Amino acid sequence: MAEEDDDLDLRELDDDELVEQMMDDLYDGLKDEIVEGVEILLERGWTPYDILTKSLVAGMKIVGDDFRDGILFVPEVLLAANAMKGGMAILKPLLVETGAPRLGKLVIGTVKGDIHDIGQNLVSMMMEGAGFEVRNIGINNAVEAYLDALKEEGAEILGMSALLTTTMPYMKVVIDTMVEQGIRDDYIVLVGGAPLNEEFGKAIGADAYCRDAAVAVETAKELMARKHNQTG
Ligand code: B1M
Repeated sequence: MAEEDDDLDLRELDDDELVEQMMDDLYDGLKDEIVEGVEILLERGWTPYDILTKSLVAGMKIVGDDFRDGILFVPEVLLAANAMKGGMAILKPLLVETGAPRLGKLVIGTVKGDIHDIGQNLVSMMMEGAGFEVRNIGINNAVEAYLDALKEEGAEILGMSALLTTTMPYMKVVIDTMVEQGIRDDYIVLVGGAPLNEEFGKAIGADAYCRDAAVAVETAKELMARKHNQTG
């Protein structure tokens, strides 16, 4: 089997087979193969967004399901995440290079206690691609880190990400602090992450819950337009 894999020429596969193979390679944490697969799909005229969603994100969903079911463990998932990042690194400049006018500035980061960053990196890329300026403050952010970055950047939008049911309540800590400081209404607050839902977003006082990166872009555009209309 290993020998067969060594001989496998990704270029000989048709699109469906290649995407299938890329999902397997992501599962196996094979970064070089993922990079090659992404390059081939680009050569074949696939859009960066389709490559991202139909091969990388779809492949990571399978990894996540097997992680949940105890079939994969942290080291394997880390390898898969690393392979995914290899593919994302190629797609990022392509998603960003639209030359669209700046639509606003976003500060985004994963909340305190949480080190998952793939989703928020994806959101950052898509937002940049859509014409927003983005400062990605990474993982494990306490409330001060968010508020300092918002002030430093003069940003209009705060994005928070959480992937754990144990860390998602921290989003409310950040929003409550903004309320206490009288600055809540100065910003559009968007939240996202696999365990969240619309109801949670409302309950903690966010402006919107975003199911995925594409929804984050649409929601940010819509709320920025509304904000501009209100302020004249
Ligand atoms: Co973790 N992990 N993990 N993990 N991990 C999950 C989240 C889990 C659901 C797996 C499972 O059991 N099925 C589970 C959480 C269960 C729960 O809380 N109910 C879990 C667990 C338990 C853990 C540990 C506790 C495991 C352990 O140590 N025992 C540990 C926690 C560490 C910590 O954070 N303190 C842990 C560790 C890890 C790794 C380090 C191994 C690795 C992270 C690597 C990295 O990010 N650099 C990892 C991974 C990769 C996952 C899964 C498999 C994949 C997450 C991912 O990247 N998805 C995940 C299973 C899953 O989610 N299916 C899992 C792909 C990404 C594109 O999707 O992040 O959902 P997502 O982002 C989407 C949307 O949610 C949305 O847009 C994105 C793009 O479309 N979105 C936003 C996200 N943030 C947004 C912000 C916005 C807007 C939209 O603001 C504007």
